[in-house]
Amino acid sequence: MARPKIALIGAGQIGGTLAHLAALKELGDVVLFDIAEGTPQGKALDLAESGPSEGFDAALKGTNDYADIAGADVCIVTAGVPRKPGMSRDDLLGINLKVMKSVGEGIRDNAPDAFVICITNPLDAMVWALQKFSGLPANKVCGMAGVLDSARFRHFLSVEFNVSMKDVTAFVLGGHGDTMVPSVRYSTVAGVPLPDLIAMGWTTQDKLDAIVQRTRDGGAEIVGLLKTGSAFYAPATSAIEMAEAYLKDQKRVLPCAAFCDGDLGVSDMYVGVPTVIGAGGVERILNIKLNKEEQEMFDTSVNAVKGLVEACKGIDSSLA
Ligand code: A3D
Repeated sequence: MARPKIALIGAGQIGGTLAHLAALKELGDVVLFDIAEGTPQGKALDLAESGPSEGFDAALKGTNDYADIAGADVCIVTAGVPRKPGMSRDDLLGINLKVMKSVGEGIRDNAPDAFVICITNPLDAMVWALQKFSGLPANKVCGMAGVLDSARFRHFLSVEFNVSMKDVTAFVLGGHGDTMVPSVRYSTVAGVPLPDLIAMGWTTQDKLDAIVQRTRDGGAEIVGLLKTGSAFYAPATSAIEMAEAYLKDQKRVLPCAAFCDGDLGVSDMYVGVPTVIGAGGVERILNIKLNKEEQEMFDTSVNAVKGLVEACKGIDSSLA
């Protein structure tokens, strides 16, 4: 059987890390696409030369021609610009919307059967626009944010409780922005919900509140430290987890920016929700029940995304 083909649109910090991980995990052959001449070719060759030591056989190709992504099974999109210190994700909207148009058309014309994972920010609005520009079915286009935000939450919780990260489950709902909603009630250590752990004296409400806020600010914390760009190792790992769930039909339950058609009360928008990812793409959305406080936070987050979607429609009339 032929190996799956993984197209990475954008060969920057995240794109290069995605290529490395996809090759190490032997998920398939990798095509790195970018508009910058030489960058995808150089990264692909450098990574291919790590194959003999690592012992992988994946083929890696760098290109500036969309024709090379033809027939891709998975496309992961990081094309665009990342933020610098002092910028919010929303500041990227105008420039990255234009990028989504060319990327959407490139995927539509060359890889219409692919499962598409968008990472470009502002995530929820960009994945919405990418689906419109590409015309691919909504269940085959989704955004990576929830896996990363949840991983950050899980990491901070595991440090607080001094337990393995493997035993901490958590998920973060809503838009991938300052209003995201880390779900305390549905997050657990080996099945024990966080509120019970407060009652057990494992942490305090104040410490938990600080962890929730640090999760919300997780991207900005790294931008502030790096100064020249944004996080790339954990974002790439998170998207690879989603790609693997699709390629291996794992039916993983992962939070991602999925198209909501009445799900959790949201219509005609992409927003972070718990989903099942398998060979059918986003196969299901878990319509979990929120309490009053969670619903209010979720609604605030959804409204923030709605504002960005409206701004996209204002910039590009074909989206209206
Ligand atoms: P960077 O290293 O700058 O790579 C972006 C690449 O996109 C560069 O190589 C560009 O040449 C390329 N590019 C620009 N325009 C086009 C185009 N029209 N077609 C093809 N390629 C193009 O950025 P990065 O890899 O660090 O980040 C990529 C994106 O991911 C940014 O928008 C970040 O804000 C976003 N990001 C999202 C998350 C989420 O959790 C959602 C996390 C971290 C970064």
